[in-house]
Amino acid sequence: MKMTFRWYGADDPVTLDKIRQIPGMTGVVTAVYSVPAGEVWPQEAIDEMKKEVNAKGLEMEVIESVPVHEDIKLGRGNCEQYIENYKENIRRLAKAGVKCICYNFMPVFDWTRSRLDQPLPDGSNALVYYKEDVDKMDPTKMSLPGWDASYTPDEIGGLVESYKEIGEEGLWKNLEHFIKEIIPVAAECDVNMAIHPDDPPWPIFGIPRIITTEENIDRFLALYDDVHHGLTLCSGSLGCAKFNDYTAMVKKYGAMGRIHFAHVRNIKILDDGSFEESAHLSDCGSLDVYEILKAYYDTGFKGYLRPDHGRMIWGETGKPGYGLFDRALGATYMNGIWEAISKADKK
Ligand SMILES: [Mn+2]
Repeated sequence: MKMTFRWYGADDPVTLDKIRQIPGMTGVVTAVYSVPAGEVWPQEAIDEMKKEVNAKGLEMEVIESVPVHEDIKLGRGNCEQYIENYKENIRRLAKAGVKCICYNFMPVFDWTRSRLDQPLPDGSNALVYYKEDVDKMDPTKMSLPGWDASYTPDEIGGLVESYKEIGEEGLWKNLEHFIKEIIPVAAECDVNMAIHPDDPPWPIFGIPRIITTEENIDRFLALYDDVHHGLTLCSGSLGCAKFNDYTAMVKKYGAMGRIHFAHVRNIKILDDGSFEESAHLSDCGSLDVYEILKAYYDTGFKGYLRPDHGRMIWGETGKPGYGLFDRALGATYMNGIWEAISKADKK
């Protein structure tokens, strides 16, 4: 297991100088953020970023994410050109020593929450998803918390309608086409493609979401028989639904060698199926982080792991979910568990 940390580039208040001081940190997970989705990333920008990261004694072996343009997901417009661009990005990243690329196939909204700074009883705050509040939201009339406002309400309305039209099977068809095009390139470059599950793993606003359950992940992996076709297994995304047994998934897909990147954090599932993002510690949420890491250890996991979202604690402000303090605590907690499991195993 290689412990990593997400870094949002030069503008991130959580600097490389801070990240390198977290014990056991091997590298950062980052992206070229200045290029619009679908376009080719300039090789100079990739190389420059790698140089900057390496100069701080950190690796840049994981990219999160290379975004998939909506035209690819909808199978329309400039879909084929965007797929060619995607292949070129894989080649360019491989040239810079990248080993793993995280991406997702979530229509329009990516992750969804009802609030990004819900106060918790201990005075910290965190991202939450309260079903009652999300049910009242209309993304064509208001902007969602965390939504980047790059679309007008009319454009969002149009996209939502297009996804409703193609439905789940249409989305599967477009995903299959994308996978069959890009995985041979990834295999040639020896880059592991790691899809991130939908967050949360159920349909939102009437649009389909498909990387949601064990059954669907089975279907996804069956699209292409190659180890480079794999997963970012995110405990916070899959684990916020009671119908998913995240630890069982680690055992199953880990044994198949298809988990390339692990996102591990805890989540507190509420009675009505809503959830709050909690501290990493097992006692703080619904997931057993010890059992999760034990499953990774037992399957001989050699991939990358990162603490996922953290709460905002100790008065820190910044990008919701991506402050320094709580994620650093999460990394340290998980490194401690890993050390204990490894040493007990060697006795
Ligand atoms: Mn995640």
